[in-house]
Amino acid sequence: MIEKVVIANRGEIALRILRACRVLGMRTVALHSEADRDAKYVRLSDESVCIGPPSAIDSYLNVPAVISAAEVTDAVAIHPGYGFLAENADFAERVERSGFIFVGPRPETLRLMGDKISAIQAMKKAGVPCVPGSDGALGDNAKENLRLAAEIGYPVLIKAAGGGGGKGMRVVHTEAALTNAISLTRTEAAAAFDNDTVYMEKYLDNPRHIEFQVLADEHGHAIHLGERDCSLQRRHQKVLEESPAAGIDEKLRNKIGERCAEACRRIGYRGAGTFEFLYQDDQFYFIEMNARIQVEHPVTEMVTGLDIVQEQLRIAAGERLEYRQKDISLRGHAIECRINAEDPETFVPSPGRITQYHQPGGPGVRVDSHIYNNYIVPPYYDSLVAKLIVHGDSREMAMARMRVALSEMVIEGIKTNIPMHESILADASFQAGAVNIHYLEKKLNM
Ligand code: MV4
Repeated sequence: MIEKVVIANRGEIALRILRACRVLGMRTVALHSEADRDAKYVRLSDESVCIGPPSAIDSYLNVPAVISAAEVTDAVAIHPGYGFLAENADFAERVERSGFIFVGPRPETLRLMGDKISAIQAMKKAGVPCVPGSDGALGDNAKENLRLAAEIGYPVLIKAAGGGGGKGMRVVHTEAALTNAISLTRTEAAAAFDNDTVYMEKYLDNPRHIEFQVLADEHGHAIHLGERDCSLQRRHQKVLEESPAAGIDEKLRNKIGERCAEACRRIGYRGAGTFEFLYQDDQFYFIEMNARIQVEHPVTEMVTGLDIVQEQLRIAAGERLEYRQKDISLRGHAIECRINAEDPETFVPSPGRITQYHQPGGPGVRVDSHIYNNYIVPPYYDSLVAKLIVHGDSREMAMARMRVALSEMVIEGIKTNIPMHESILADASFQAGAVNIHYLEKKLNM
């Protein structure tokens, strides 16, 4: 049993973690910056510690401040949420060396997944299908790289090993452009990630982004919770996610999901994790693994009935998974809209005071949000103010419930992207299902 958990994050996920801790009877310590003093989860928490000024670098990313807060409050575990320190292997190592439980994978696993080349090699070895590409890092031999690209077939993609989430990539369409593209990507990668290692993959031109959720305990058990379709994105920021992915049959889901679970057993994965795939022409291609709880985890919770954050905490306490794969079934369909404080046309952030807030409700409607009337959205952090999640027996029912819920939701005083979500829900291609990763950006540019 973990008696007390430090929540090393902010916003909706801090509240989400707090709720899971309280349900499990764990006491909580909310860490907050000077800008988040009035946050709802700070009030609801058993204890709180101010860890620094508004700037994330000086607060939520301040490793000594986070560890000191755990020490002075006699906490047992630290939950990092997503973003900030969640996948920082050095942080996880310092947490463990200081005698605390890190609610997440082992530091070695974070290191393995942080390097995209070692992540791909581990998954390939474990039987997870990957994108055709270079076997590891590219060398400096131009002739050899040209031979490799010809073998893979153009277009190819040059990616930085230290990248991920869309940074450090370059598409190459011709032999003539290859050598220069490799050296440009290297230079950019060295500046951005302090690591000039790059690799090559076949470029997939119109894939969907489909990811599998897994849970693994410290006793060698691992299960998958099906997949989420996260193809609707703008500039590598996900906008709307759903589970299950339209058009993926149970046989393929179980095959890929079982490969992911088996990979977890092979590498000794611990906790919740996500295998990111590109899906094109009926094939799945692994690209990266996210070793953390993700923003979009609620859609998986709605279709499986599990509480993934509770599972993270149980696993961190050393418990065995209480579910076997046969206990997991997907019921109905769930959709999540990310509600951001931003201009719906220009996407410029719109911080400030929320003067009116009315939350939607009804059967199958869930709102994960830390906001309230008169809450001031600070300008220092990401603009996510609420996640609106709906569930229904069918995708059609989920879409209908989402349309109604969006129409009920009132957030005044700041601008939000609710109008964009309404236009997505009204879009014929979205309604038909299975749009690719380029769809939303094309639609927005029309
Ligand atoms: C790709 C790809 C096409 N082919 N890899 C972008 C973020 C990073 N996680 C991987 N990304 C991509 N990798 C191959 N071989 C296209 C993308 C990509 C993308 C992937 C997922 C979601 C949105 C995306 C937007 C643009 C490009």
